[in-house]
Amino acid sequence: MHSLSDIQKLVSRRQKGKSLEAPFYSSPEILDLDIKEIFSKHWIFVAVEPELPEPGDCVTVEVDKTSVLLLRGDDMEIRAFHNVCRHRGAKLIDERATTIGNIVCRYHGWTYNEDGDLILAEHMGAGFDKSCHGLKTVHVRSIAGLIFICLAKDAPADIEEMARVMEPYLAPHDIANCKVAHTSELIEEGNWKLTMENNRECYHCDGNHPQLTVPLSAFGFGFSPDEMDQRRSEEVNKYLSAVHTDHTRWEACGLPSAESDHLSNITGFRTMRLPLMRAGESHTLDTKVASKKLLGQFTDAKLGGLSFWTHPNSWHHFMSDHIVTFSVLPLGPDKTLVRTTWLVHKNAHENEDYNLDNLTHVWNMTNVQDAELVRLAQIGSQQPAYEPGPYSTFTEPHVEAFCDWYIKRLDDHFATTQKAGIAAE
Ligand code: 3BY
Ligand code: FES
Ligand code: FE
Repeated sequence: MHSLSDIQKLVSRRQKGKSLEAPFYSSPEILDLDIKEIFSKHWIFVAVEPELPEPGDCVTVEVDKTSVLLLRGDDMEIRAFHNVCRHRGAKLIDERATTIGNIVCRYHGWTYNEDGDLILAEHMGAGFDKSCHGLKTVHVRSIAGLIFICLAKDAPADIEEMARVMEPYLAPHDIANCKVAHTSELIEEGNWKLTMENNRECYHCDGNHPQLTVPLSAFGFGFSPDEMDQRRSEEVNKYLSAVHTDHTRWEACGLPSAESDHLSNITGFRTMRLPLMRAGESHTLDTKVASKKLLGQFTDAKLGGLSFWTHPNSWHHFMSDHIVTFSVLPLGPDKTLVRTTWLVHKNAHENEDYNLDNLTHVWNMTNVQDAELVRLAQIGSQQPAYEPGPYSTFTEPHVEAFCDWYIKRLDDHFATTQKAGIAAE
């Protein structure tokens, strides 16, 4: 049992540059605080617009005990509501995805329009004011087709900075004209922070991801070539000059490619376009495009991979022919859902333009390999011998950036509650 003052002590004594203490990965009370302070107060990535392409299309998202309903209106805008009827609280939409006219509660038929206004409630009498019983709204923001929600009353305003920086990177890939080719839901046996930490480095890639065609050095940009042996340092220099050449070429075609790092923002994020190995076209086994129909207005298949990483819960890879997005949601202290969505051009036909196995193979395999690493990290972190270990400043700077961001959020929370004179207990 961890009281709030126990957690506060753990937060304040966290050593920079090292993994977190064991309770951060296992304590139910810390998970409760993560849900309250991280997942309920920050912008979290939950879906992509092609999951709800037409007016009336609806997608539900479960964030711990909160169910949220996303709905595309006739004006093509996406709205988000708490998925709870204002009569006696029945859950309104139970499926992950469906298409509706109005939102009708099946319990007693209360009916809401696309703006969440209650428009029909029988037998409630003349004095009943429907206008006081509309659905509760949730903040929603689509950034070039990636849907973020925020459950807080006041959502962090710096989502606009993320939108301003990211839209030019993402827009050329034209998510609006994509369709969902495949979705996978993988439950990892580890704390959500271990899932995120694992994603923020490629130190483990060489030994664990034989299928992944992202060059190893791509994820350790903080390295110093001096640290590497001669062979490695030659490879690294060659790679850096290839990155430079590709960036110049891509930027000349209107594709922003340079690294942009905003990881210490409240809505923290980072992006970069990276060359891929061999044919350099896509995240496939043969490194060539998986789909013949290129996205947007692209005519060149060799556009590398644009990656976009967000705090606290997502990462995304954009290629010339397809997009893969990942959303991470905690299910328990040692259980985490990773939802992966593959997008292709909406006019790409399965078996003609792309083969689903080929499209999904690399990330299906990589996800399973990562899940296994997360499982081992979870088990090890609960052993008596575990103590926070050092991150490599060369290959794990973004793991540190994630933990630093996380600890800062909890630290700010404790500082605010203390200032307000609210006792920690
Ligand atoms: O998914 C990722 O983005 C990280 C970096 C490359 C491989 N890895 C699992
Ligand atoms: Fe929804 Fe009664 S609970 S109509
Ligand atoms: Fe991995």
